[in-house]
Amino acid sequence: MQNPSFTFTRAITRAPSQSIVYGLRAKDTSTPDFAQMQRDHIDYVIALKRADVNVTELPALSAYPDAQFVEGTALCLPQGAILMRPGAPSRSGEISEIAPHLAAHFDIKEIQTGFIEGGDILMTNAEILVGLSARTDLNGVAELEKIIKPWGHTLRVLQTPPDVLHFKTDCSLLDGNTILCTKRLANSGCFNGYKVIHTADGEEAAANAIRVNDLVLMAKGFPITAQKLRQAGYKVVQINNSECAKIDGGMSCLSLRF
Ligand code: CIR
Repeated sequence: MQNPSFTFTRAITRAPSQSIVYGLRAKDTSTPDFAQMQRDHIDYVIALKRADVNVTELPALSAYPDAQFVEGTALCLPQGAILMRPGAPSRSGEISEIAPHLAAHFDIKEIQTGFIEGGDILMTNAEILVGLSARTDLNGVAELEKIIKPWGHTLRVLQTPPDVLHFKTDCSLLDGNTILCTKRLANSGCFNGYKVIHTADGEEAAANAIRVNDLVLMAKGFPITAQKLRQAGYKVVQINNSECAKIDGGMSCLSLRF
């Protein structure tokens, strides 16, 4: 049987805009290099295609600096797509921009109160995990649960570690029951019962990866974690993420997969 947690036929991406230099970030380290980011984005799309996914590549949206991080805008489930309600005010306009592209494939539902962003949601075989964060609150989670419970999904609410942007900044699904996770998040016990592979010490930024069909897409520059994944039998593709990392973006943020 196909596994809806990581078996995908389609993905939506959005090209980065030059306005990305104004993208939100927790800490200002340096300005993202737009040309490098464009090259990385091309590599990312190529990797999705290598994973046998049909990619809809949306044009850049200069009005919304963070719009290339389309994952924030929706949760795509086999039963329908749910439009999110971003906790970052500068990102709320991205929702109406993505909606028509999802309506072409899905029955659409919408979060109408509270806040919730896609980066805080991890779907496994057994459940949908949502991390409360600076962007996701209990009202948003309750709204999501109201929509997905009748579809047969179980939702579990967790806490994103302090000073971590999104729940999935620190973890990823490798297969239906295996999680790649930082030690700081795994130590909370939230993945007890799952098989967990820890990111190597000092390679915490490798935790935001994506399993897409037969491939795992991960950020370049984390050799020990990459090796651990290979040893565990995963086919790893490494993509430069230095520029997106400056604005707290990673592999999962850059696409909606369904
Ligand atoms: C933000 O702070 O919203 C962006 N700079 C990065 C978001 C990355 N993740 C995501 O949307 N899933």
